[in-house]
Amino acid sequence: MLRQTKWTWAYPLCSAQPEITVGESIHFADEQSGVTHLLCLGKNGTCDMSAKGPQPLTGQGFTIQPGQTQDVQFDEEGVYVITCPIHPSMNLLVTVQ
Ligand SMILES: [Cu+2]
Repeated sequence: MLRQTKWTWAYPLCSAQPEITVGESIHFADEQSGVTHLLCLGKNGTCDMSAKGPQPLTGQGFTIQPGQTQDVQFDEEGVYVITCPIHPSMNLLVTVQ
């Protein structure tokens, strides 16, 4: 069974740089600000429609409402940048190795 490491990315904690192992997950949650986020692969608020990565984060990504959480598992090595078009300063750099 794969070990799951929980990383919480909560606005305004915008610029975390978690390092995880292949098969681990990022736990997306925002228990503080009470605002909606849209999370996708991309940078500075722009989704990169051609970026490859975990399915929930590709394309337009996914919405996370206040009180919701979502775990996203990373199954391939690489460096992934995740951003929020609603809050372009939110850039999460995830290293998977
Ligand atoms: Cu946001």
